[in-house]
Amino acid sequence: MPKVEMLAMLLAGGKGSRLGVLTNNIAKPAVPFGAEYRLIDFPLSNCSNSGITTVGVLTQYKPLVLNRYIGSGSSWDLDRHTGGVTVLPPYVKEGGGHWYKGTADAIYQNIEFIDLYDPEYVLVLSGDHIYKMDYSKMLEFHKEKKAEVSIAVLEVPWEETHRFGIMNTNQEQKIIEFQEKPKEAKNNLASMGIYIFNWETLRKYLNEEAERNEDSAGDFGHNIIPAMMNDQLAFYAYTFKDYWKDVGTIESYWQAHMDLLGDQSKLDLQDRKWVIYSVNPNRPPQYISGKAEVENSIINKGAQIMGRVKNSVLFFGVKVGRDAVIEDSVILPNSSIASGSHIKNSIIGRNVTIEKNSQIGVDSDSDQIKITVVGDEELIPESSQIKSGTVVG
Ligand code: ADQ
Ligand code: ADP
Repeated sequence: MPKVEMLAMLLAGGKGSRLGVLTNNIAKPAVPFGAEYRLIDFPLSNCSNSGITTVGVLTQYKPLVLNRYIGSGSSWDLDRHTGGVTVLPPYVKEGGGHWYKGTADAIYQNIEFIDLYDPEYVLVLSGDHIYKMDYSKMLEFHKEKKAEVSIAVLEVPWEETHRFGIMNTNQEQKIIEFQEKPKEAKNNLASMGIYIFNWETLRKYLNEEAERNEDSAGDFGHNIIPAMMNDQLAFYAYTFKDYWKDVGTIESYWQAHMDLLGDQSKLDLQDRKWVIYSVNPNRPPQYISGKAEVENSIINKGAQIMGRVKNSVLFFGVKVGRDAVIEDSVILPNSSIASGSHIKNSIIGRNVTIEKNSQIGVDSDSDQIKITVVGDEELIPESSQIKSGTVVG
C-alpha cells in the first residue's frame, strides 16, 4: 500500500440508545437527517472535501443498513483503488479478538489496518455530528504547534457541559486540564470528539493501555486522553468557529433540524463549495396542491402536500393530507399524516401512518418545547398505524 499522510478512522459503532426509537433498527450514524441525508454523510463528505481519501469506518451495533448505505463509498467520491472507505466490524483474530469495548479499543483492534498505510497522523471522527469542517486546516494547526495530539474544541452552553469532554487551555492553546463528562465543569470549552494523533504516539498508548489493564473500557475520553495528559504530551486545542451539533439526544436531533430552517440557515446546505453528499432514492418530484400552505420548511422529493406545513423538515415520500397541520416537526421517510391531524414539536419515525383527526404533541396551554417521538415500534408494535383521533403528548 502507498503511504498516506493522514488516515481517518470514523467511529460508527455506538449504540445510540439516547436516540430511542430512532435507533431501534439501525446504527446511529445511519439515522436519517435533514430531509435528504443520513448522519454519516457529514463526516464522510467532510473527509472527501478535505482531501482525505483513506477512511476506516468502525461499525458494530446494528450495522446492516449502514454497510449497505456506505457500499463502495462512491457517493462520497471515496471509491479508490488505494484507500477509499473500508468498513471495519470486529473480527476474530489468532489471539482472540472480541467485540469492540470502547472507542479506543475499536482503533486498537485495527492497528494492523492502519499500519498498512503507514500514516504519519490518524484523524479520529464520530459518526453522529452535524457540521462542515476542513480537516486539512486542523492538520496544519497540528503541525504548526508540533503537537502530539490535537482536539477540536468549541464552547458549549454551560448546562450541556456534562455531555462532553471539558478542558482548560493556556494562551498558546495548549490543553492543561481535561475532564471527561464532569458533573461540575470548570469551563465550557468542549471536545468535539475529533482528534488528530501522531500515529506512533497513539499506537504506543493503545498497546500500553491494553497491556496494563485487561478490564479497561478502552475509551478515548476516559482512558487514553487522561493517560496522555498525565504524561504531559504536547496537547493542543483547535478552536472551531462554525456550526457543530452532536445529535446524540432526541432534543439535539430535533434542534439541529430546526437550525437548518430560516433564510440564513445556521448550516448552509446550499453551499456548492462544500457539498454534503448522500445516496438518493429515485423519487418523483414533490407535489404541493392548490390548498396547501408551506412556510419556512424543507421538503424532499416524493412528498405530497395538501395541508399546512410550517417550520418543519419533511423527508422523501411524506404525505400531508387536506387540513392537516405540521408545525415545528421532523417527519422521517414515507410517513403519512391524514386530513385533519395536527402534529407539533414532534419527530415522526419512518413509515408511520397517522390516521385522521389525530393530535400529536399539541399542547395548547404551553409554549414550552416538548418533543414527542412517534416511531415504527413505539405505540403499536409491528404495525405503524396511529388510529383516527389519537391524542399523544
Ligand atoms: P460521546 O459522544 O459520549 O463523547 P462515545 O459514546 O464514546 O462518546 O461515542 C463517540 C463515537 O464513537 C460515536 O459516533 C459512537 O457511535 C462511536 N462509538 C462508541 N463506541 C464505539 C465502539 N465500541 N466501536 C465503534 N464506535 C463506537 C465523545 C468524547 C467527548 C466529546 C464528545 C463530543 O468522549 O469527550 O466531548 O464525544 O461529541
Ligand atoms: P426500505 O427498507 O423500506 O426499502 P430504506 O430505509 O432501506 O427503506 O430506504 C429505501 C431507500 O432509500 C434506500 O435506497 C435507502 O438507501 C434510501 N434512503 C433511506 N434513507 C435515506 C436517507 N436519509 N437519505 C437518502 N437515502 C435514503
